[in-house]
Amino acid sequence: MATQKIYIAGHRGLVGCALHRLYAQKADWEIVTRTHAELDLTDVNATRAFFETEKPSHVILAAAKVGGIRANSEYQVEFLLHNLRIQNNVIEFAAACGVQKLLFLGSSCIYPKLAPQPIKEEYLLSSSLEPTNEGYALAKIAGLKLCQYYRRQYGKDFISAMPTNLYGPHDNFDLQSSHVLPALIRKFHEARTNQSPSVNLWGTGAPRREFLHVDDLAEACFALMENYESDQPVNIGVGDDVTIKELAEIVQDVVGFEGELVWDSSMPDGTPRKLLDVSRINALGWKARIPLAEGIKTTYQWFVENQV
Ligand code: GFB
Repeated sequence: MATQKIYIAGHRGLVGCALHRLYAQKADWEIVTRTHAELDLTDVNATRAFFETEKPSHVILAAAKVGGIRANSEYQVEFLLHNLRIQNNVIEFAAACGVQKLLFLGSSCIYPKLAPQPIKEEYLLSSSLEPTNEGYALAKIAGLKLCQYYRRQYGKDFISAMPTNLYGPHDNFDLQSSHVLPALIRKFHEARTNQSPSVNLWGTGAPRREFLHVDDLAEACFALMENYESDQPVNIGVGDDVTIKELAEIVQDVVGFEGELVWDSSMPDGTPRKLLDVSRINALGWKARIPLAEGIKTTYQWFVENQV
């Protein structure tokens, strides 16, 4: 096979790093990357010039402004605007510059707040979104639709995948802007180090979430890039979920914190549940492999070694 050239947009983030690790092990792939300082994907002219010069044959769009429940609800303008700009530029210039295949990554929060569980891909746009991440979800829905329209109108092989909540090395561990899993790792680690009697957690602990390790996600993306051609998005998840309280107990155990958990119910719970139906991706031969407790252990080890 001739060498193909893949542009991994967002290669320094949680998802992009995992994709880079995976593609680096595969023969016949030349990987193209740009740091944020080298290429601002919200800049129309810079993005056009990059595609015209590099001419990648394949693209995975893992560059996005992402954050946990607090950042999403407080900065809806930025989550909507930046994500629309990034994805519009990348998708438009990928199409204009002859990219053969593009994978757009969305999120399980694109589905209605009260969607029937597990959530099938067809439930998209069947009722209202979860208000805490509406801006982000709308941007991701627009990206998915743009890929669909490019396929239907111009015959472009652009596909979309909707991963569930992700975690792993190179995550954002900042307590204000992170997702729950890295926040719990930091909170329990600091509480143990400082011998604090308790840890404050947000919401009631009752919402259920599904957690997928990014190395599993990267394998799923590779499988889709190789074998999937359709205008229908594909869910990527493990097919199982836990309550936030159960998650907290696993992280507490991994970190070895022995104090008390205090729930701050003035903080939002977000959507009560968003378990993805993963029959479509399972039928393509992919299944998540990394058990949650094991993935949390290795992620905690990474956090301790890197102290980000
Ligand atoms: O992961 P998370 O921030 O976002 O929060 P979502 C999940 C649940 O964990 C919520 C609770 O019920 C939080 O209230 N939680 C408990 C905490 N303690 C903490 C804490 O210390 N930090 C955080 N962050 N949460 C996001 C969306 O929703 O999920 C995005 O905002 C995206 O759009 C992402 O879809 C995957 O799962 O609620």
